[in-house]
Amino acid sequence: MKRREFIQKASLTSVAITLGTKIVYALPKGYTPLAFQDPDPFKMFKLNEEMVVLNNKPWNIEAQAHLLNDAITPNSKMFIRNNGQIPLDIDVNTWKLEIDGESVKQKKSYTLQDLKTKFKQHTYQLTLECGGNGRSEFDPPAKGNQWTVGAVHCAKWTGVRLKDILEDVGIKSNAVYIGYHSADIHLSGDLSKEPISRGVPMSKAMQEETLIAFQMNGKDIPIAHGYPLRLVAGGWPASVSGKWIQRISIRNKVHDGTKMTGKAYRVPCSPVAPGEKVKDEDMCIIESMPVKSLITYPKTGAIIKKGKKLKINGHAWAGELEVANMEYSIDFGSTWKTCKLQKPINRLAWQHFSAEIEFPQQGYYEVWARATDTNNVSQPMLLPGWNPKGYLNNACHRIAVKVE
Ligand SMILES: Nc1nc2c(c(=O)[nH]1)N[C@H]1C(S)=C(S)[C@@H](COP(=O)(O)O)O[C@H]1N2
Ligand SMILES: [Mo]
Repeated sequence: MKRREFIQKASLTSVAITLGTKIVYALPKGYTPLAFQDPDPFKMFKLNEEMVVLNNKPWNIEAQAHLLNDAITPNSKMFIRNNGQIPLDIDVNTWKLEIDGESVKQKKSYTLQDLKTKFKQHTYQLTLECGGNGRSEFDPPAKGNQWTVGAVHCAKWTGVRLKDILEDVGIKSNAVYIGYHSADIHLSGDLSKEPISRGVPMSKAMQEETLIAFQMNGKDIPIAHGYPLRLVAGGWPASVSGKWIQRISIRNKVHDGTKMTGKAYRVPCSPVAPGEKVKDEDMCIIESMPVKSLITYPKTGAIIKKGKKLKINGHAWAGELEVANMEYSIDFGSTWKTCKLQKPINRLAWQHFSAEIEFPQQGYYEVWARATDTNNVSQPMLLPGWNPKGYLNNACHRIAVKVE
């Protein structure tokens, strides 16, 4: 359904329910009674008009491959993934980050001002990809947002190192994990429930690039992406990068917050057949994301003139690792040629690739892109290991081109 039609239909239904009658007149096109207006996500989040809304309760919005062409993803083209309702009443003057947990020497809390003045600030470009990016290709299908390829971004984050904060607070030697707690609201409205509360092992928490960020792309973090404070841990499923964070617990065991347990953000510890039932205890937590790439230019469906070279470009990333090699194929993976590949601007940032492609004759082609990481692991050409929740699809991206 088109966006406009959806908004109108939803509004008319709610009018009908409220009035307890069927609507016998049609509202003029584009008009909706004020009280029933659904906020326009494109205006509200300042989105590029080609972004795709997957869900409105909560808001889940993805990019398309060609929208991600920028080296640094701007706000307007960043996917939004929410598990609950975005917090509304944010007071930056009273906002605090509290550090607690079994393995903290002594609880401590910081105002935003404290964080900005007490610690050295760092800026990194960090790749955040939703663990469920690519879920739409799972067969049998996996429940959840049907992300295609656009649940990834690489923005520039500024903040202080989580490590510096944790050292300032003092942690006990039995610390195992950190878990975040945020201000967003559970969809049920029940304030005693958290929509999500995930975390990372101490080794990831103590990495130089793991930030408590207050800026994105040189400005305050946009509300949808975690204003005023966000944990950013690049290269891992983006679900560990808590938005709107108010508290970090230093745990003496693996964090057991909402969406850390059961099947959430976990894959079978050993491979299973498509559709197979897996017990919770046989599911393992996803850590580093796998090697992956995206052709961001041209847009799929491009037509080029016979005899002309086609310039393609895109990005590649490999979780905790670097991308070592980038290739393309125009014959469905039978032969591969090397792309130009740049070094990342910093660790955990995506890398840019490009190539000039010559086609042997006119006709229909698919351009496939394949990245290989520093462990010599490449992207598979088809959906890798089916898993119940539809995570970690890093199959090669492809675009269609016609040579005329
Ligand atoms: N507090 C909070 N943090 C959160 C989430 C959330 O719903 N609430 N979603 C997580 C998930 S699953 C993803 S993929 C990323 C999405 O980040 P983005 O919306 O900035 O793109 O945020 C993560 N952090
Ligand atoms: Mo996610």
